[in-house]
Amino acid sequence: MPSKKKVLIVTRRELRKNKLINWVSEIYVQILGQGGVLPVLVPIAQGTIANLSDYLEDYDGILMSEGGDISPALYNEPYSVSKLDEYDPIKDEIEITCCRHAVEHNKPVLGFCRGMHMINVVFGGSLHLDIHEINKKSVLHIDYDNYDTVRHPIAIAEDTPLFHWYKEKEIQVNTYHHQGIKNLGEGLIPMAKAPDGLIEGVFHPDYKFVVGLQFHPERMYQEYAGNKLVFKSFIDAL
Ligand SMILES: [Mn+2]
Repeated sequence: MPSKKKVLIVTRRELRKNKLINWVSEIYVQILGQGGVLPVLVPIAQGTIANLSDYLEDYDGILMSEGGDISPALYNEPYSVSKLDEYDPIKDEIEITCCRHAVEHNKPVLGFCRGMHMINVVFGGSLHLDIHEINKKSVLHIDYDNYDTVRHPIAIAEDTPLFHWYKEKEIQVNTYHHQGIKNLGEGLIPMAKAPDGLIEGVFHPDYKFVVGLQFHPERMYQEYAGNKLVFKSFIDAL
């Protein structure tokens, strides 16, 4: 039997009972596992950096998801800590190394939220440190009181993978972010925009599969048939 495809997922790190722990949302592991793919969790630790070349020796794609902010130093924005959420320089280093490697080797890359921001940074783009601060009239992109139920519309451009999956010019998406794409990375094509103009999805036409979404299809799985197709297309591209 051929061995299973392997997808890297860099974990997230936080303090629990005075100890640093590494974790990842189970739903990604679940979706990949059900799709016949082996998720390979890459832990955030100094020791991982020394072993990164081993992780990068044998894998088929990378999935990047939630997490704190990406350090502005990686996209040459002036440092402004008051506008930043939690951030983790070791996670940044591990994830950007893995993402760059995947892009250089034309392996499928799927990013949600912070993961889309990472794709944009890898292609030389930049981020707004805080979208609500730079645009007071912006759509509400995070609502802690209605965390999982808040939605805003996005307009989907035709001739994009997103339109191919959802077959609609407008859908309602969840939204959990205070940052967003400022300058678009080289070669990336916007696939969707919120009513305030913020980019909510990108892809790169020159690669086998490079897709970033600002929203989380897996957290609204039952709402559109297209949600499952995002993952299916990624898995098919591995
Ligand atoms: Mn949003």
